[in-house]
Amino acid sequence: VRTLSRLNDVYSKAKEIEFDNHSKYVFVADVHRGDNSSSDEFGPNKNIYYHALQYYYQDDFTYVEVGDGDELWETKNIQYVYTSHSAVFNLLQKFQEDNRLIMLYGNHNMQMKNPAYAEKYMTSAYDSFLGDDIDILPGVEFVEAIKLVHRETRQEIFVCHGHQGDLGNDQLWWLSYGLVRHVWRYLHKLGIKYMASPTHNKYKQHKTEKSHHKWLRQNSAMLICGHTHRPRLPNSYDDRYFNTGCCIHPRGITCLEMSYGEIALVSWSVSSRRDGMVYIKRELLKGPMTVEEFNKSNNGGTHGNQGNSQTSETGQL
Ligand SMILES: [Mn+2]
Repeated sequence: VRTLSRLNDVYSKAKEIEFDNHSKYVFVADVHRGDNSSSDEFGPNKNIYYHALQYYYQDDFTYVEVGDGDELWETKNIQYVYTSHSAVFNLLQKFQEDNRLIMLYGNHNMQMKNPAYAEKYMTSAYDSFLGDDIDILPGVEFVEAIKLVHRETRQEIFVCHGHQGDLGNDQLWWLSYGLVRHVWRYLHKLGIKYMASPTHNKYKQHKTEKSHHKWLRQNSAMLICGHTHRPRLPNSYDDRYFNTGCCIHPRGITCLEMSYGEIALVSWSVSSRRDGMVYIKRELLKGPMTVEEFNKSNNGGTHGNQGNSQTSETGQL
């Protein structure tokens, strides 16, 4: 119940952005850029991620980071994150200069909610390699959510990280933050996995996704989230719950591409050719599906003649 009212509140305040059938968006979440120590789970995937980012930059996509981009629970100072992954930030800055960067905060970078904090830590940093202060993302603005609205049909896509209303990750985020910061971080460095995180906890995933499905039954928008680290493209047009997955899976990264009115789930991973040449491969995991087919406000009606939008728990990737 709390989750639903939180989601409705976030939805009503979400920043509106128009899109059309020529738009290209890539939705990426849970990058968890860290300090390149052994607890930085993004470290092993940084080259894959960088390559994917370059592809989207060259292919005119708008990059939407759906929360938890920087791991600020385990790494207090963004300075260390910047130093560890400066090439990534330089590329994000190019998206920013082209007006193709949309940054959402999640529970692991909730600090960015405060514009003064984002201004202080995200706009410039000391580059120890160059020995000088340099710009990171000048003028960057972090929002909690966005609402993509189709220019002609007014179809809506609600995008948020997905931790909203999850007590320990939302209202009490500072408590979890403290535990991670002062206790968990050290266990993590020893190689212990965090079982309470939605990534590894089956029950918790279920709960979060259940709330999202409940929200969808009361709203006609499509919903794109991250947070659970479970990539998801619906099995049918009656279901409007999408999840980007994450960038810290040992097998690679996953994301959602929306281009020319279609949406698909893709992965990027390391592969090799017959001659032993190693390369980074983009693979279509599921889809594409037509965005307009998800438009329930057009043909759905209020009496549920689209079927009662069964929340299928099966077939998730
Ligand atoms: Mn999260």
